[in-house]
Amino acid sequence: MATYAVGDVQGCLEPLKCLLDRVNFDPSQDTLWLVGDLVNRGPQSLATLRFLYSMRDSVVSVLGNHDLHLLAIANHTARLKKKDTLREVLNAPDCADLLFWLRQLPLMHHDAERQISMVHAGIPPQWSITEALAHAEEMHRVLRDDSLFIPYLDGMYGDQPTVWSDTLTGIERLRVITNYFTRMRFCSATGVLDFNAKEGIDTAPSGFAPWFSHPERLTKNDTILFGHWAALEGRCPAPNTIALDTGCVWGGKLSLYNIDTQHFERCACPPAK
Ligand SMILES: [Mn+2]
Repeated sequence: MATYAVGDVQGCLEPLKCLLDRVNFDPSQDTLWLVGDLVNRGPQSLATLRFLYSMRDSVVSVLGNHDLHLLAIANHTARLKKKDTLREVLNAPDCADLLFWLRQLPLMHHDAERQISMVHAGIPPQWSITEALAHAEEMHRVLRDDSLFIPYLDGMYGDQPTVWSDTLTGIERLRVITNYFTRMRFCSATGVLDFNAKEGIDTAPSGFAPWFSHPERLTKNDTILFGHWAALEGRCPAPNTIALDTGCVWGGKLSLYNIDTQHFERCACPPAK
């Protein structure tokens, strides 16, 4: 009855299996949380999706930017980019089933009993857990609604608006929610996003800091699991804030975290051929 959380898999199925073997993961008893970015850049996006889909009743995952990118390409609102490794998913006979499952995933998971939240990139400093959950639910409704899903994907890309306002409506509102949950690294104390800096926490542009470093952050007493930021190398200086992206797809390792014992395991990606 263990619960584990795994960082950005990005199609790195072998290290995922290595981690699950190491902890004797049993899908009939154990639960696997994933911080999103299940696919892309890595070698086995299709096999990873099939593997997770096959044990979907034991999987709790949130969506990452690469997962949304795959949904956008599959629905013809975006094109494959040079570095994307998603073509095999798009050509697969079971693509529709896999992507229908992906589309049902939320942008935030909250375990009320354990008081632990999981998102792909982060929660902006001006949102409480309750507010973040409400905005994640707005997005979840859009993703599952056939009449709203394609227009959303069509307008999803972009860096504007750079900050949240309760008065935002339509695609601008959805875009900033998406960007907070799936793309954010650095922001200002009031939640203005910066999309230029992607390296370690010491590379913050003037006036910006990692989303988790703002002293007035409303979630500073909450436990949050997140991925997306490989340059942190699994080190996050904020208490109760667990960085799980250890850059597997970039030659680093995939991390697994036992949520109850707080024990980590790591498996490396096989060297690129
Ligand atoms: Mn990401």
